[in-house]
Amino acid sequence: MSKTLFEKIIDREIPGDIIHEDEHCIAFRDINPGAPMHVLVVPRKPIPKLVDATPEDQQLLGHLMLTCSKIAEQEGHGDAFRVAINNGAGAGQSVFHLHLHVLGGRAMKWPPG
Ligand code: DGP
Repeated sequence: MSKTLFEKIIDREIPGDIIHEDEHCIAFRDINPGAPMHVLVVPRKPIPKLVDATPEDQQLLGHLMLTCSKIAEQEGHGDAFRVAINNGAGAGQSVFHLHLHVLGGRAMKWPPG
């Protein structure tokens, strides 16, 4: 199986502006930021989409959410930030390795486009 783009960033095969790393996940700045803070939180495990996660991944999913909060606080946006997951091409997913977008530093509209 070929590596996903994000596995290549995890493995330092392509560059990434990495701001957090632990045994379960990595976080790096989005190459095409949609807000002053736009970080991607990515599990080391290459789950393609949220819908592919199983009960076995329950703890990992919780860890990813807590990591989003930690990063938002670390970046100075703990008071107002958004976490988003695009599941499937129709929802805007373009990289098929699960990732949580953490956005902040500007006013957010609802619903998202
Ligand atoms: P999504 O559309 O939800 O699959 O989000 C994928 C995000 O990944 C998108 O916001 C742009 C970002 N991205 C794509 N390629 C790269 C890359 O090579 N490096 C970084 N840092 N981000 C990337």
